[in-house]
Amino acid sequence: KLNREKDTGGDQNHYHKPEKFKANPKLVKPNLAKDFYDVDDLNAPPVDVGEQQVDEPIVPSPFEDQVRRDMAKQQPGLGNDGKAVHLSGEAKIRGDKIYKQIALNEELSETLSYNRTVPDARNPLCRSVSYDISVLPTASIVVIFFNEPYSVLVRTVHSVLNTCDKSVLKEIILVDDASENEELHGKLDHYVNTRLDKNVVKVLRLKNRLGLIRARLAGARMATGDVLIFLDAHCEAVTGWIEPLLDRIRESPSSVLVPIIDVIDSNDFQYSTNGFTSFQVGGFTWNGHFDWIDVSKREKQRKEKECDHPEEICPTNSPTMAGGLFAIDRKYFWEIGSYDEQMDGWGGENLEMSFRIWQCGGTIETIPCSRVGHVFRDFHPYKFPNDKDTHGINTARMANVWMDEYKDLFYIFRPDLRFHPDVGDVTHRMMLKKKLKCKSFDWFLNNVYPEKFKMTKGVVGWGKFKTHKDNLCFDDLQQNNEKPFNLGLYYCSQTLTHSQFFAYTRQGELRNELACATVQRSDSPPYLVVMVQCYTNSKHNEHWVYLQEHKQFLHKSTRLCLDHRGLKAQDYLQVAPCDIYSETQKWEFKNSTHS
Ligand code: LR7
Ligand code: MN
Repeated sequence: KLNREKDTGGDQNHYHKPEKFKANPKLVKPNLAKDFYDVDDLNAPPVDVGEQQVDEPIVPSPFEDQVRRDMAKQQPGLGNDGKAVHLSGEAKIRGDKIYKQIALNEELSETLSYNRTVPDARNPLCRSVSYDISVLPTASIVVIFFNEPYSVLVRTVHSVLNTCDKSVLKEIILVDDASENEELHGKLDHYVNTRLDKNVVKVLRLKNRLGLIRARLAGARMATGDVLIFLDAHCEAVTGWIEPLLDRIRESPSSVLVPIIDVIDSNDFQYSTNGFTSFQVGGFTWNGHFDWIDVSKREKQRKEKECDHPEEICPTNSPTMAGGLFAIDRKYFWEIGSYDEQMDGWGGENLEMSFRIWQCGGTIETIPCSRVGHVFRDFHPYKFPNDKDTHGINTARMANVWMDEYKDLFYIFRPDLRFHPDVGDVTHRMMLKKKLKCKSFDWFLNNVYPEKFKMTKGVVGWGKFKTHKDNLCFDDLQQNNEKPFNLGLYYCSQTLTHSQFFAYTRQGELRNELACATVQRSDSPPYLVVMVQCYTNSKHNEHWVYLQEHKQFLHKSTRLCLDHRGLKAQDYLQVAPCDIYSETQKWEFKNSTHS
């Protein structure tokens, strides 16, 4: 075992060197937290550090060589400005190999500077907003990790140090969720102890893997800053990202904030932004997943009315959050019920927190002047104990507590979870809900996310839409519902399934959760039925009339009727000239008893 005190000479100031930096006006302003670490040892952009003491030699450590070698591997400037980098030759082969294993090009990451810069992707309007640093609350940044690539984690830490003013950065807490990856132990300790300021960068080691939710709780318990900021272990922040978060919490402590999350490519590490003018906020799907949605007109109008800044850079209400990157007042985090500690592994905690915050009196807001990049991976490089679907199980816990009668809708999509033994008891969370006098899920939908289509409420009918004579039903044929797709037919399932779940609305839409039926333009038959994004004020093209007497669906703008003549399972549905005698134009669905 290493004796850390001995390793660092037992002198914490040795690595802090505050005097040295004070003497240098360049570093006093902007007073970035990178003053906390020893820039001489890094391939940071050259900084004039003034008069220098000669470093005492570092007591031999088995990790010193590795740490030094890392520095040599890192080519200064490579990847700067968030530019894509490509490997070649042997390195490329190694990169491709590791990429297949962990969905991230670790080989490449090791060649990129820990201190690389990323583009200032902010809306230019953000640059004219100034913050009085002296009144901002302080932040504890909590970064949990399990088997993350070492260099990616270290780069996340450097990015925070390089972008945050010392006076607001209380600490960075790295929570190791019992990683098996060796580098993340002795070497990381050695790096933190010898190259960073241990008073700022702290490592909390969990004895056993607790999963994302409990690891975050452990970090939050240790934190002492006014505000908790959670980041995934593979993030790089844009300059000026932290001030608008802290400032908004100062002004509104019950607002839970998310930055705009930019994409860092998991293969070439390109930092890409979607321009600065438009960004998306968080929604959800009835099967219990987070999704990205456009900011509604309603919300834009609200901002114009209520916010002092130009609308584009105003805090923007977001029905949900992705979960990994957010800022919350530390006291409020505990008051409002932190997390459901009984959630295992990964997933579901983000919708739980989102619904809870809104229903219990807080808000979730995207702060457009705060931008942080995140490495999106194609798959998870880790497994969960017993290969459990912890996302599903956690989401069922969430639904049982927060979704009231709408949980039935969730269970239509996830019948496997309705009586799943691992979902467990939620009495404690129900008590919390009562104690905090939280509002209903119906309130949440009506007030926070009125754009969300409630499949079973206020509709003419919902469920399976069946042919009159054959056992064929509307079916999305498992096509991607986010893009236009052809409405298909398939054998009706016994119970209602996701792909056969449709509704006929009072506005005359024939739709599923995400898309509305219309007729594909064509000069001659077949006229296919295509599912497209719904317009809120149902345009003519998405308007269908159900002619009760003959059970026909008439498409208003083409005056054609839904017809399955000659079609079989897996075919795409069509419309044809209406004919009241046609058996293939008769459709049945359950009229809604609700509403
Ligand atoms: O058992 C684990 N223990 C951990 O400490 C599993 C994971 N982790 C760590 C992991 O090392 C990482 O730092 O937890 C963090 C998040 O895990 P990821 O990066 O594998 O998750 P993700 O980015 O794919 O998933 C998103 O949804 C999750 C639901 O539980 C979490 O809320 C993630 O934080 C969240 N990520 C984001 O919101 C970033 C934006 C992505 C989007 C959309
Ligand atoms: Mn992540």
